[in-house]
Amino acid sequence: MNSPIHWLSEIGLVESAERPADFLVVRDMGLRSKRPVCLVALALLSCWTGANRCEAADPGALETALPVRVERTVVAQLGREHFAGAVYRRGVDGPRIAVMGSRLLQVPIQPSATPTEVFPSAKDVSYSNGACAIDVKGDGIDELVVGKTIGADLKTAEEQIVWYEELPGHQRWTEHMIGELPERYSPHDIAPYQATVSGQTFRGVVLGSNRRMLYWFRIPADPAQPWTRHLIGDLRPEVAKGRSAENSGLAVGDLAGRGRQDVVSGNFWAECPADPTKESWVIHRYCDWGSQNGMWGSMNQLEMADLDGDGQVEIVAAEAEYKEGRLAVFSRDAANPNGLWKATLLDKDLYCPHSLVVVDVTGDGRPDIIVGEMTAGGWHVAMTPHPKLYLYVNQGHLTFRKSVLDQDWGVHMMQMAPGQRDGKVFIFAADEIQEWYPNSTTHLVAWTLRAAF
Ligand SMILES: [Ca+2]
Ligand SMILES: [Ca+2]
Ligand SMILES: [Ca+2]
Repeated sequence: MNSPIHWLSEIGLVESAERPADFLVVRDMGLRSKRPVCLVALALLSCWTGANRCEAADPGALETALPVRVERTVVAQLGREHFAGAVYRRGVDGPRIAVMGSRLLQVPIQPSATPTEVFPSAKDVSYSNGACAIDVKGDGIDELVVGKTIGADLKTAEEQIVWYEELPGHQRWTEHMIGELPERYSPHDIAPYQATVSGQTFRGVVLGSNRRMLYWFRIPADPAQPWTRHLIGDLRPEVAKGRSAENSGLAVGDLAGRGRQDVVSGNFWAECPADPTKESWVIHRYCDWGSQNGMWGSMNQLEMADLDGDGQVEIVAAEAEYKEGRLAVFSRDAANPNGLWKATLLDKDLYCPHSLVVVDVTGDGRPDIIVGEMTAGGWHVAMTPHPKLYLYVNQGHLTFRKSVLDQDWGVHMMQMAPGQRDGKVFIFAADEIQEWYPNSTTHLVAWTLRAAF
């Protein structure tokens, strides 16, 4: 019953001309060159001869050789339903991926896995794009934090933040309330957060509400009680200027070099005070993409890393909702630390790059960048027939070599599983399907990457 052909027939892939019918593919080096080798050589020569930035040569020039081994697994086909987020968690019975839409599902990590509904669905209830795993009680089992919208009308719907607990022997998870959000429109992004004040560590989550407000919620002594909400920042004054209306994307890290967890969202970064349980944060704009591209210009995917090894953390941003999306690294300017950051353009003309992961894939100690395109992005942007998954290998000095890891499997909000061993990188995502796109099916796909030594 569960043979690949039977399964592929069930989901209709064997009839698809758009996607390969292989559900598990291992790729090796030397595939999928898209541009002439001479163009690559010219780009690299231009970088080497003093431009020192690939933006001065040809952003996005493709390498012919793939520096990693790639194994693709189609974990599950979830149907016509919209599933925008997927989260890796350590479950009671081992690693699992939870997916959120109008239902809350979980799947084991294997080809053609069968999803299990872990909480009863209800009419006019949906789960947010934003979600994260966090071990609330420190018992080695990850709980799921997610936004929950109750009501069909976004103007009047109730926005809750909840966490779900999996208990041994129970398929149905236990729901706990974190709190309600005063704004409408479910959070696009939620991430674990912690702060240490006078030796005491506070844990919780950070989130963007209505793409205009940033909060963090602190876990109380009894995590089953409502969590304490702290305001990080109000981005509405910038919205009122007609710029950066829909700030999305979220990453946490030490941007100010004070040993605290700062937050970046949209085109802004929030500088953490000494005591974020009491003191105000300072909001800075690092990027002007919003002013150039209207409301969609502030819907980014974001990561942080010290890409050039100088001890200062950079912001990596991808324009998530454009079919001419840019990928850039932003470096804080020591001469103007609270002004716009210096942009190094790595690529352009990406189709809705709504997935961004920064990790050292090649094993040389330098963080590399993985970017994934959507199938049907930009809300009403035309679909792309061949979305791609790109790898940008860090060459030092903020220069990168670009390769195509895979194609034809669009991704949205790609995540990386933590704690993998032996240099293995495990990334996964559900595509985002909207009802107005015909003949589309949401799928959950994973890739295992290993350095090709
Ligand atoms: Ca736990
Ligand atoms: Ca750096
Ligand atoms: Ca690397």
